[in-house]
Formats: sequence, C-alpha cells, structure tokens
Amino acid sequence: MADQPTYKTYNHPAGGWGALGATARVLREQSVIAQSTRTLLAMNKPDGFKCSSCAWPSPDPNEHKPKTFEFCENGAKALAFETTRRRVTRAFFASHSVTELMGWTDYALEMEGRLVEPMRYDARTDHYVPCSWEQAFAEIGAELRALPDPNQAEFYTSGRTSNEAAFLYSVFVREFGTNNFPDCSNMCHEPTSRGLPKSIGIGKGTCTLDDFGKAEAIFVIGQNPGTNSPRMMTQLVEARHRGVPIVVINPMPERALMRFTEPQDPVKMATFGSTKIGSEFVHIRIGGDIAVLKGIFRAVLERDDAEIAAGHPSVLDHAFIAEHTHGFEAAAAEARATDWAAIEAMSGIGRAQIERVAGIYVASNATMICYGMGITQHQSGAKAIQQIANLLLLRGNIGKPGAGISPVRGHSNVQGDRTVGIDEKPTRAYLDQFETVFGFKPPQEPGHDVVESVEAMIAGTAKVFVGLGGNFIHAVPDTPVAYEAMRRLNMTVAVSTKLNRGHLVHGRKAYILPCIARAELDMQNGVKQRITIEDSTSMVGASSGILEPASPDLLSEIAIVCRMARATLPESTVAWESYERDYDLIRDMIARVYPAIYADMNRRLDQKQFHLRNPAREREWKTDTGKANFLVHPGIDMDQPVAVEGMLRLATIRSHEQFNTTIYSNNDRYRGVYNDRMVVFMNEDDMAARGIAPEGACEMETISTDGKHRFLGGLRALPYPIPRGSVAAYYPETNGLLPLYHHDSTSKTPAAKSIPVLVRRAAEATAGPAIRAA
Ligand SMILES: Nc1nc2c(c(=O)[nH]1)N[C@H]1C(S)=C(S)[C@@H](COP(=O)(O)OP(=O)(O)OC[C@H]3O[C@@H](n4cnc5c(=O)[nH]c(N)nc54)[C@H](O)[C@@H]3O)O[C@H]1N2
Ligand SMILES: Nc1nc2c(c(=O)[nH]1)N[C@H]1C(S)=C(S)[C@@H](COP(=O)(O)OP(=O)(O)OC[C@H]3O[C@@H](n4cnc5c(=O)[nH]c(N)nc54)[C@H](O)[C@@H]3O)O[C@H]1N2
Ligand SMILES: [Mo]
Repeated sequence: MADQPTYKTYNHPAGGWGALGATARVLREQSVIAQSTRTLLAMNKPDGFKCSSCAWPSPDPNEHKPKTFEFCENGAKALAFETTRRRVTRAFFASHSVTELMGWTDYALEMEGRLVEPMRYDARTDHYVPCSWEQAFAEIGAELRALPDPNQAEFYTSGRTSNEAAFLYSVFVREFGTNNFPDCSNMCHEPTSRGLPKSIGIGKGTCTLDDFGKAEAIFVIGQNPGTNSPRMMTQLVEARHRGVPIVVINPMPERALMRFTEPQDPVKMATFGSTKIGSEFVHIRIGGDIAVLKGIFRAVLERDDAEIAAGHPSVLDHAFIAEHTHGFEAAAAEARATDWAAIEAMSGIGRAQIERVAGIYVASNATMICYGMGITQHQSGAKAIQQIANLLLLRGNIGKPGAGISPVRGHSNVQGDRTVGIDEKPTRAYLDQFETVFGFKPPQEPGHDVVESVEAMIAGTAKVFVGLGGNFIHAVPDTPVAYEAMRRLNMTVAVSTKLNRGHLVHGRKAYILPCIARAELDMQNGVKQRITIEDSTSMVGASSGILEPASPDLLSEIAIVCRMARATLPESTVAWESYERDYDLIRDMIARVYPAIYADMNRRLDQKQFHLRNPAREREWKTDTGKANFLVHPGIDMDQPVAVEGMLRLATIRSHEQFNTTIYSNNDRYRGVYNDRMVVFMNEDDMAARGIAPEGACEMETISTDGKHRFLGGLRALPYPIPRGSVAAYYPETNGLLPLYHHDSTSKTPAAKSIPVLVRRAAEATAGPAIRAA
C-alpha cells in the first residue's frame, strides 16, 4: 500500500535525479506547475525574490553571472507550498471547529493551503469567523492598550520577516513600551549571537561565499546542508573538485555529506556520477564536540612541539597570535592538560583520528569551519562555538581569504531581523541612537527571550502574545505545558501565510492576520515595493515578488505592523502611514538608526546586494580586550552529565521533507523512511540491550530534574548507523520531551540536540505511523 510506513536503506548519492523528481512531484501536488517555471527562474535573481527557505547566500550578481537556476529541491518545495493553489476559506473554518482541527496532523493542516482573509476566534461556537481588518486592528489595539503593564505582552518574530517589517515592529513594540522580543533565533543561533562576540567581537559569521572558492580545508560540524541549506552543496562540490579536504563531524552519516550529485551538473546527471563530499567523517557521539575540538587543539599543539623539536617551522601562526589575540597561553595550558582518555570516552572518537584531523588542519593555510544546530542546541552551545573560534585563531584563520567561522543560519532573514532591532537585550548604544532618531525613550530594561516568554506565560504574568510569522507554540519546548499556558492568555495574534498549530492553541481572544508571501507582488500606492533580507554571510539583498497575492484581502507584513501600531498607539509620533505607502522611507530610517552599517541603504540597494561590514573579517576586534580572545571552557562537557543507568542522548532533528514545523510529506528519503515520522534512529546494540526488535515499537521518557513526567509513545526504533548512547528523532513531534529548563547556559537556546532520555520497548499495538487520517 502506498501509504504504509516503510524503511529501507538509501544507497544512492544525495541530490541528482531524486532531487529533481521530488521537485517536480511537489509542484504537481500543489497545482503550481503552470506558474512555477517563471517563478522558479526569478528565485534568488537580482530583480526577483529571495528564496524563503534558508539563509544560504546567492552569488553576488555584480561579480558573477547568475546561473539559470538559483534554487534547490527544498527551495522549490518552500515555493510550491507558499504559492499553492489551495485556500483556507471561511467555509473551511465554518465546517471545522478549532477542537476538531486540533486532532489533525501538522501535515494535514499545512495541506489546506493559504489563509485568505482575517479571522477572529468565536468562543461561543469554537470556530474562527471572518472579521474585517478594521475590526481586527481596533480590537487588538484596545486589548493591548488595556494592559496595565506593556511587559505583559510578548512580541515574537520568526525569521522569514523582512528587515523592513522587523524594523517597524521593533519601533512599534518599543514605543508600546517593552523589549519582550522572543524570536526564532533564540531557539537557533542565539549561542552564536551571544557566544561569538566574546571571542571575536561580533556574533555573526566572518565568511562570504567567495571564501569557499579559496578555502584549503572546510569543516562541517553538526549541520545537514543537503537538506537544510542545499545550495551550500554547490560550494562543497566545487571545493571537493579542487581537492579540498572536507571534515564532517556528525553522529549521523548524512547522505549528502557522504556522496552528492549536483542536480545542476549535466554530465554528472547524465552519467549518474557523484562526488564524495566528506573526506574525513568524524562519527561523533551526541555532545562530543567540545571534546573533539579540544582534542584537535591539543593535537595541533603537540604537532607543533614535534615540528619545532625536529627543527622545522612552527605550525602555529605566532605573528597573528601575538598581534591579534589574547589568552593563548591559558587556552594552550588547559588543552594540554585535557586527558586523551576522557576525550575519547566523551566523543567516541579515537586519538588517531583526531590527530589525523589536526593534520588536515595544519596542512591548510585557509580553513573554514561551518556549523549548525548540532553545535548550538546544547547546554554549552555558546562555549562550543568559542572552542571553534579558539581552533581557528591558532592558525590565524579569521580575517584572511578562504578562512573563517561560518554559522549557517536557518530562516532566510533570521540574521537580518536581529540586525535591525529584534533584540530582547538591546545595547545602551542602540537605545540611545533609537531615542535620537525617533525622539522618544525606548524601554531600557531587558525583555524576554523565547524561554523567558514561555516562563512568563506559565507564571501567568504574560497576557498577550503577538506572532509576526512562525509557529511559536509548536517550536518551543515542553509542548503540553506551553499549550496550557498559551490557552490562558487574554489574546493571541498570528500574522501568518499558512494555517498552523499556533492558530489552534490560542488565547481567549484570537486573531489570524493573513499576509502576502515573499514570492508575491507587494503593491503600495500603485508602486511595486521591495523588501530586503540579510543572509548568513551578512549580504543584504533586495527581494520583490512577482505573483498575484493569494487573495485580494491580504496585507503585507509591513502594512499589518503599521496598522497595528496606529490602532494601539493613537498618539504615536511615528509616520506609520508614510512607511506603509513607501518602503524606501523605512530604509531611510534603518540607515539613520544603523549608520555604521546601513548608511545610504536605498542607494546601495541599486547594486542589488551589498555586504554589511564585519569588523572581525578585517581583523578589527570589538571585544573587551581589543583582541580576539582565546576562551577557556574548563572540561569537555557539552551538556551536564546525567548519572542514570541506560541514559541516551536524544537529538531532535529535521527530515528532508519539512521546514521546521511545516511538514511537506512524511518521508525522509535520505534516511530511508517513508510514510512515518514517529521513528527513533538507534544504534543496533542499544536496541538489542533493550530488547527492541528492528522496526519494533518503543517509547521514550525524559530524565527530568524537575519531577515532571515527559513521555512519548507510539514510536518505532530503526537500526541506524548512529553511535551507541545517541538517538535521534524528529522535531516537532518530540518537543514535549524537551524541558524548558534544558537550554544553553549562555543564551538560553533550548538544548534540543541533547535531551537525556530512556528508551523502552513497548507493546507492538502502541506504535504506528505518525500520519493518521485527518
Ligand atoms: N528544508 C529545510 N531547510 C531548513 C530547515 C528545515 O526545517 N527544512 N530549517 C531551517 C532552520 S530554521 C535551521 S536553524 C536550519 C537547521 O539546519 P541544521 O543545522 O542542519 O539542523 P538539524 O537538521 O536540526 O541538525 C543538524 C545536524 O546536527 C547533527 N547533530 C545532532 N546532535 C549533534 C551533536 O551533538 N554534535 C554534532 N556535531 N552534530 C549533531 C544531526 O545529526 C544533524 O545532521 O535549516 C534551515 N533550513
Ligand atoms: N525540538 C526542537 N525544537 C526546535 C528546533 C529543533 O531543532 N528541535 N529548532 C528550532 C529552530 S532552529 C527554529 S528556527 C524554530 C522555528 O520556529 P518558527 O520560525 O516559529 O517556525 P516555522 O515552522 O518556521 O513557522 C512556520 C509558519 O510560519 C508562517 N509563515 C511562513 N512564511 C511566512 C511569511 O512570509 N510571513 C509570515 N508572517 N508568516 C509566514 C506560516 O504560517 C507557517 O505555518 O524551531 C525551534 N524548535
Ligand atoms: Mo532555526
């Protein structure tokens, strides 16, 4: 049967015809074939729109002629699901109550298509009913104004929001009187934003796309680019063709990092050829990264000792260390004192392989280290990033061509939203500049991040939640507790394109405000508007959609923010109406608030895209010491040790067929899973030790420290090449297992890759496919 769960090993390279086939299928399913060709050709093009899927950069059109196709399989999926012909109409809401819809899967909700008009929750009937934009804004404004303290409202941002909308939202919320800006970055690369500045003075990556062409070695740590930033595979394939070693550090042998066929390479496609990507696969245990990074650091120092003893030149960049860094001696002493046996036990990686990787590192004169959620989502995520920086500093690998640190961001504008003011802990300098430009005093005390906003909901101190995009309630930890807290709020407001769980888990009053999507035309005052986004390499580019909006009743995110602000703050001195009519005026204000990076923003956009200056890239260190800092993090733990017999570390990860909480299908081609998401990837020996048969039913329980019971049943264990002691399962199904208190100590990013769990065999009857009929 077509929809029966099946599991089989995937032995082909990633990419290739499989990717093209999947692209064609999804366009067909969403009935967007006819418009898709033209639309896909406009994706990531200078006069087109930016892909909304991930934050990977496209080549600078000023320096490279754009390729015909600047999209990937998952970008095409994101576009197909965004431009789908399906619609969630008032008739749909009339025939399904909210309680009924709660029983649907995320996949089923997503498949209903685009939201078309503003809706308000009617508690009497438990249905969403249509309401006019005027009524929605009036009621939302009244509810916000009625709050005795503005800090009782939480204003979430998800990273698809444009710079312009995010900037205005930050102005609105600060004028309203709070810094409560939880945002998806708080669950994602916040350890980068908070940890990296202590090392190199800025919380952003130092690499550009061109560095990939000059690198002599590339590390990819805790990241699955073949699925989550597939256009990065182009750079990795090119690097391999130049003979550049690629070191992959991951508990899962992710298919694209093993072998990949570039779907845009006609010869490889025709001959079914492929490229081996990872030249060195470090099959690490979950949470073993700090151990391995320190091991490499130590091995480089020992290699240096040996070279010097043999009368050879040093392998460290002493000139760089002396001129540009601080704290080398302490970090070196600490690494030398780190016990090899402890490193091996923690990481599962032998000293010989670590020394081999150190050999690759010292043989390269320009090394890039890329990393993703496998590094950030741990209790010491920020500290792990600082260890990455330490390693790079040893050989001057920051601020030279082909080298640097490359945090690969998630959402297409998650980095930009932070740059333009979505920051719950704004700096003094920013607040002063804001006041100078806008003429009113923004709130000075820090606001809530994601974890703190959920805590405030649980405590009952939060009363209102506004979400500018995203699916907050389904992305945060501790699902059942978070649901209950959200339902106690006075009001929830969701600015969205698609129906999701967040609309169903709502406050006493609830509004869905549907907006136009990235690929759609945004006409204001008879003029086509453009928005901007900032990618993972700090490149800012313009984006303007080309399709007719999904419905004539949609507003742009910018218009929604402006009108919400006017309804909430009738006395406001901000020119909301002008900003809504002409987005250039918003950019003029961004330039005034951020002159150092955004001066002359509109004019610079005429070159289509431009880089924001990154001082670390120029070896200017904005740290407390004025130098790049080697930082000592005693020990090798990524997470607090848990002394419970049988404990396994659970990483909650993405399938190839989802975008965060948006589920495109229940398959995960590269991991060989079809029609099921309720699976646990396990080492065979760990399964045998628990008496779990291959594909056998199992259940998981979190080893909690707060006495609360966190449990997930209905799972199937799949034997998988993952080290003993480590297991993986899909997010968001597993979010109920992730305690709110389990987060990075520096940044409060939920430690979604290292949940201590027990896995048990269960009665066969309890397991089943994740998709049950809606
Ligand atoms: N198609 C698609 N694209 C996306 C997304 C999506 O859901 N779908 N999401 C977007 C977003 S918001 C983000 S943040 C990015 C996420 O992109 P990634 O950073 O790739 O995120 P994940 O898939 O969650 O996990 C990455 C990898 O971490 C590994 N891992 C788990 N634990 C550890 C560990 O302890 N150490 C190491 N070294 N590795 C570990 C896993 O095996 C997995 O390969 O992608 C973005 N792009
Ligand atoms: N256990 C676990 N939890 C995690 C993670 C994990 O790896 N494991 N990853 C975390 C990470 S990295 C992230 S980034 C978060 C993601 O958290 P979010 O960013 O909040 O979630 P998404 O699923 O990306 O949001 C999808 C919704 O965004 C809306 N949307 C899509 N496009 C637009 C648009 O253009 N405008 C507007 N206004 N709305 C739009 C649609 O309605 C869609 O349903 O989840 C985090 N949670
Ligand atoms: Mo993310």
